[in-house]
Amino acid sequence: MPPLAARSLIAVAAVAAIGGCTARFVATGRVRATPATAAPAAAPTPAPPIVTPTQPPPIVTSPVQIAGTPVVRVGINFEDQGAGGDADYNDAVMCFTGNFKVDGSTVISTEAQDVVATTSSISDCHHQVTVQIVHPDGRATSPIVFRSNAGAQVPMRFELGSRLEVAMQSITGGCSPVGRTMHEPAWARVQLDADRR
Ligand SMILES: [Ca+2]
Repeated sequence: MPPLAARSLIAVAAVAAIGGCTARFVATGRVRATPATAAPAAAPTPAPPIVTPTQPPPIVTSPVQIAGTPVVRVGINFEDQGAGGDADYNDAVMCFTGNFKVDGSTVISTEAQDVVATTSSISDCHHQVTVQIVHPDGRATSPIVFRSNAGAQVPMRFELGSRLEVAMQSITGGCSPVGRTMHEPAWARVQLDADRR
């Protein structure tokens, strides 16, 4: 059991997380472009877990053809203890604003757009988070990798119909090191705002 002050912080964060982001939804100004890709053009298999599924989303010509709820604010919130955790889903978080449709855990861009996500974490464990954008024509961006506690800002480039893929893997703190994706409900939630367009 964490000390009282820590528990209070966790409680505040849990409440704030309902809106899609955490209480630490504050950018530090630190920018990481594509740290994992800057180094290795030669590395065939990057260290982080690769996002799945890799099948590209359907090719569309209009947002009308995309399933899901229209949103302008999205939170990808990981719980690092899975179903046995405290369910605050603030252990590795990224939040961003843009034009998307969300269908379950599937996040699809409804236009060509540049989006910068802010990230945060309230956890004793540190996590490596991997972001990849899969385009309808089968191309995918190089994985963007950041540490959950780095306060990183994550630039993302979407096309109409592009799908977001996010995965998390614990690297310190004693949490399970098994990689998890945004599509595993016990480990991640995709939270959306109420703004409909
Ligand atoms: Ca937690």
